Amino acid sequence: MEKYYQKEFECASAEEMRAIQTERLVKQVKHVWDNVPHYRKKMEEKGVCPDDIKTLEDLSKLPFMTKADLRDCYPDGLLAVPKADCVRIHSTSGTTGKRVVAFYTQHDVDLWEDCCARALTAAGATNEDVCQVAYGYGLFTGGAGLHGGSHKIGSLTLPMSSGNTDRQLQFMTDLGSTVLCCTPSYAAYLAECINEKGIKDQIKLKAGIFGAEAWSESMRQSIQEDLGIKAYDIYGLTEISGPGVAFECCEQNGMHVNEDHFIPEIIDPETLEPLPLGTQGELVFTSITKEAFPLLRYRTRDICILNREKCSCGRTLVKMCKPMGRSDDMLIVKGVNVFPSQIETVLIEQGYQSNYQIIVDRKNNSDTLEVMVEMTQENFSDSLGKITEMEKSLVAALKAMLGIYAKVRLVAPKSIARSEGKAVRVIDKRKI
Ligand code: DLL
Repeated sequence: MEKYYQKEFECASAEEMRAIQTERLVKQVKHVWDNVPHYRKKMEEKGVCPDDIKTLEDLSKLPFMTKADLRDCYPDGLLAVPKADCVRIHSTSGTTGKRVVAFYTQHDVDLWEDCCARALTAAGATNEDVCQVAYGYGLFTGGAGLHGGSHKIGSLTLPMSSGNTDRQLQFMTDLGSTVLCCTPSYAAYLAECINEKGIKDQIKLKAGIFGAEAWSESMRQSIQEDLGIKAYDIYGLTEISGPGVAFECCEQNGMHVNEDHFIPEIIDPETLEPLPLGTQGELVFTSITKEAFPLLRYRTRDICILNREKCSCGRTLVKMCKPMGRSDDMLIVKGVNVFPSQIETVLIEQGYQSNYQIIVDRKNNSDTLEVMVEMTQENFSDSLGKITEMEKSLVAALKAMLGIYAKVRLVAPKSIARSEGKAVRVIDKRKI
């Protein structure tokens, strides 16, 4: 099993990787030019045509794609194959009410599952393992991706989805799960419950594949100690397929990018110029094997560094560090994408003004979200004896918009500090 997923390009020489990337890139550019009018228009506007793309250096001639392109082409304007050839969609939230929808052919699903299988294999999983998939199933890619990867390597797969902690722990002990796949914050919560229930001696876990949100090295250490496992990071995004775009190996110091499927670049988010290896900037991906929803030079907004130092695991795939933040204002709270603009919309709809502050923190290894809202003189005069009720109604409206709980604190008019430059809307106290 290990051999199967390590063969081909995981350990390719630089020349082999260059050759396969070039061949696939050239083919992909032609595919989008022929089948996606939006791409053809963007390429024409930049004065590029498929014949201009002959080597990897030519990649920088291509226009960038952003979430705005995806929104403009919602729901299927970027589809590069007939809809009848697609077998699945997945989706993630965007900055407006419109979600991003990604389509997959069977071939796309297969390659994505291969990427997840590589991640599981790198964490030591084999067909002898019992793999508990506690990422959400459904539109979110986490559940389906790791589930498919687990099947590919022949592990016994427990399709738990997220939540229902008592049931998670029951199956974990009764079926002897050895690999846990979920967000790091949920892993930390499970660890806490295991300790509270005093059932650590019944847990057989040896590895965890945790991603979809930022987590620190100290969080890794505490999960590893609490669960007695090795905790591996996994990265991905719906637009580029889902989890498995990059994964950690036994070195646990950066994630190997599956660059035979996704060419990574680092760019300066201001000038948009490509930056050399080892430099911090925005991560950009070009998917070179996807059929249904290929994205060329997609700006992830994740701030990152790539490096190509030799890895003791033998893989030659370039490594990305843990994302260090985002170049846009999207926050990821408990694995959910939260935009300040969504919060602002709710506040304004509910009769407040846009003097507010979003405070994100991490307590007991779980993200917390608090919104401090300044009342107008009018709401202030109305508020006597009603503050709790007003806060509750805002909590409900925010939950409906964001899908997660945000604590609300109403404060007196003019009590939030004004700024002379850009307003400081977000205070992210999580030190990553
Ligand atoms: O979070 C896919 C995924 C599922 C990855 C399960 C890993 C495990 P989206 O919902 O589209 O997809 O969110 C993508 O999440 O641009 C990053 O900002 C963030 N992200 C994903 N993995 C990591 C990670 C899935 N390991 C966005 N560390 C990305 C930090 C991560 N941030």
